Order: sequence, then C-alpha cells, then structure tokens
Amino acid sequence: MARRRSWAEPYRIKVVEPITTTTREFRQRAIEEAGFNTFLLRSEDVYIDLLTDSGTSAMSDRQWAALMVGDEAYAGSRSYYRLEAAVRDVYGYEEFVPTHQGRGAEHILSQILIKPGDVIPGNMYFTTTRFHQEYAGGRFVDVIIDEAHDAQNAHPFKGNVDLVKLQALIDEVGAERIRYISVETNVNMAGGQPLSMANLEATYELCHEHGILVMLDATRALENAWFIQQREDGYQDRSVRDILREICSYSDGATVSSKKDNLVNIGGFLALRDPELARKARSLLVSFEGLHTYGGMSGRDMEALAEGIHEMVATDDHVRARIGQVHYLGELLLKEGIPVVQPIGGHGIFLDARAILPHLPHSQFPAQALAAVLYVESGVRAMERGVVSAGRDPKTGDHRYPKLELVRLTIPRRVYTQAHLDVTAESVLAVHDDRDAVRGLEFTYEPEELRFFQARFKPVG
Ligand code: P70
Repeated sequence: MARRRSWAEPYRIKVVEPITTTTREFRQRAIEEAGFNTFLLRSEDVYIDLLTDSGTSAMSDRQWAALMVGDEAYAGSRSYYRLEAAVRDVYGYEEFVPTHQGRGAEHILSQILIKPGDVIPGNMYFTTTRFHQEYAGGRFVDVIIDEAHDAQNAHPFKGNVDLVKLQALIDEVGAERIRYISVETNVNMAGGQPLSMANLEATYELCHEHGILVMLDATRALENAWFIQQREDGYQDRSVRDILREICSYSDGATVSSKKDNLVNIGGFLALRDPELARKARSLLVSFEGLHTYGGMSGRDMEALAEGIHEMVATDDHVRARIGQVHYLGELLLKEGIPVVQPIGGHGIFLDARAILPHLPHSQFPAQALAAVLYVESGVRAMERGVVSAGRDPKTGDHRYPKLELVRLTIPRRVYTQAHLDVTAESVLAVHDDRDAVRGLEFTYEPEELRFFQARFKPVG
C-alpha cells in the first residue's frame, strides 16, 4: 500500500452525541463534591472525557448492526462460535475463554497458575493485574528496563523486559517458584510504551529454557504492533495484522480487555494454547463469570466484539489514525514545552506531574491535584497514574511511591475530533501557566483495595 505523508480518520461520522459545557464555578463545586477524584465526577458534568480509552470507543455501523444478530442462547450461542473464530484467526490462540472484561480473565488466569508464595515477574505493574496476582497469593516483581521509569528517556521500546533482571530473579527465587511471566504489550503505566519483537522473542526463549510460561496482557497489542512496524527493522512492509499474529506466537496465552483495541464497550477474554489449562479455566469460569460460551457477555456483546476484532486489523489505516490522533495532541504540548512522557505512547498523553508541580511533595499526590485543576479549568477529565494508583505495600503498609507520577489524557478511539484535542491542549497550557497556585491533597477516605477508584481527598492545610 502506498505510504501517505499525512492521514485523516478512515471513517465519517453518522451519529453524534451532545456534550455539555459548564461554568468554572459549577466545576469547582462538582470536583469538591467528587472528593477531588475524577473517577467520582458525573459524566454529564464533563466536557471532553479523557479519563480512559477503555470501553469508550465509538462502534462502527457494522458493529451496531451485529448487535441485532447476537444469539442470546444461554448455551452454545452462535455469537460465541463467531467470536472464538475471530480470536483464532486474528490472535492465533486455539483455546478461547470469554470473560466479562479484562480483570475477569486476570482473575481466572491468576487462580489457575499461581500458588501462595509464587513470584510473577512483569514489565511494570498494572493495577488490576497485580491485584489478582497478590489475591492468589503471589508476589509481583517488576522486570521492565530502567528507561521505562524515566519520563524523558527516548528509548523506542520502553516496554522491553530487562533480561538481566529476569535472569537474576530466576537465580534468586528458582524457576519452580515462577510459573509464568506477565508481559504487557504497549505498557499502560509506562505511558503506552511498546516492547520490541526481538525483546519478546528473547524473553520467550529464556523463559522456555526454564519451563516458565509467557502470558501476554494483549489488551493493547494492536497498538504495540503499530510501533513495531514503525520502529523495528524488518517490519516496515508487514501489516499490523501480521505483526500482531507474530507477537502472540511468542506466548503461551493472553488476557485481553476488549474495551481497548477491540473497539467494544464491554468484554474480554483469556486465550491459551494448552487444552489442559483451558479446561481448568473453564471449570472456574462457571463460578465467577458465566457459562463457557458467554463468560459474562451477552450474545450481542460477543457479536459486536467479533466484528471489532476483524475491523481493527482490516487495514492499517485504523490504527494509523488512532495513534496519529494521540501524537497530534502530544506534539501540540511538546511544542509548548509541557513535560510529557516521551516518546509519545499509543493511547494517551501522560503529563509529568512532578515536573509541572515541583513545589508539591510526593506525599501530597501531585498527579491527583493536577487532574482536579484541569477539570476545573476546562471540563477536561483526565486520570491520576501515580502514587494514589500505586497503593500501599501489602507488607509494610506504606505508600508505594512510583518514579512516574503522571496525569493521563487518554484518547478514546473514533470519538473526538482534532478540535477537541486543540481545546484540550489549550486547557493544559492554561493550567501550566497557573501551576504555582495548585495545592496538594490529603485523603479523607482511603479504600483498602484499588484505592484510586473511590478515594476522596481535600486540599492540604
Ligand atoms: C484503563 C483501563 C484496563 C486494563 C489495562 C491493562 C493493560 C488490564 C486491564 C483491565 C481501565 C482501568 C482499570 C484499572 C484502573 C484504571 C483504569 N485499563 N490490562 O483505563 O481490564 O478494565 O477490562 O477489567 O489497561 O487503562 P478491564
């Protein structure tokens, strides 16, 4: 296919949904009522919603049409078989286990593979993934390369596994305590950063020498495939479809939250190669998710998901435009000298809150405070990805202070226009101009688990 210098969205708009503008006074009250936590805002009080790219994509006309032909049978739904075939075709895994969303798949995987005392290495933690690993009695150990923890480091594959750290961990605890490594594609908490095919292949080889399985978090594997095509030698002329298949070939299975790459509002799955592991997963599935031919999704959900999986790889134009939009916003901010995670990642722009608010101690939650003032400024909703998200160490009870203290402006797929991104950039600049006035926060309510979702705060002092 001929390479274009510029791109535009490979679709036109057929349905629109109104959004509301509000006053600053209104938003100030709304954020106070929400305990300075953007998760607790009402969506109708938000102007441009960049909380997440999860479940917020716009479905295509074909996906909406697919809803109508979903088969709602409790057992043996036609839509289930169509979805199983889509996963086999596009990802290449033989065994398919549907779940209500990604964390459902993480729960089942953790329960079938982890014994108390086990260690699970991974290329940076993800909140729900680590929760399920710890809940099953395991301990997560970060083996991502050091560059990933440095917001300004320009390494093209900041999601890479550090093989020296992995080998040291195997030597320290013994391979028998490590049933699998959890390898995330386009690492979310690092800023949507890819790993290279060469690194994944080397990880797979090292693990297999030691009898350790490689389980992907393939939630954003399509976006990772795009970066491999753009940045890794030998992949320039390969389609993202083909590259995605190759990524999966270096793994024994995957968990997927279909709310991202797969272009649906709800759904997910666990995919495996080993039929015996799949049998164990299906046996647990009936207690936690649903029968093995729906796993928490309705027939219409599965039908739209099957369509989404085919659509995301039908041409490279979809992912080119999707990541192109993210990069458009990133370039606007970089041009104005706003500190953001670099290189710009696949699903959002990550503001470096500690660099923007150096006057706030880490213990006063700079990213949480920055997300709150951004909402008050313009009605743009972002998400904290820093110490609040990292939670407390289960052993010591202390906050886990991550090196990256970020505010994520996450771009839903096929939802906003370039003008929305211009407004977002203007809002970030306005907050940046007034950054000295931003005050720190302290907890008024701190939930025991995954605290960032429901925590409440007040300004310090
Ligand atoms: C986000 C969402 C979900 C997610 C993910 C990766 C790499 C698994 C999942 C879980 C939603 C979210 C979740 C926890 C905290 C904040 C936001 N990420 N792996 O916004 O999938 O949500 O379907 O259970 O990114 O990044 P699911």
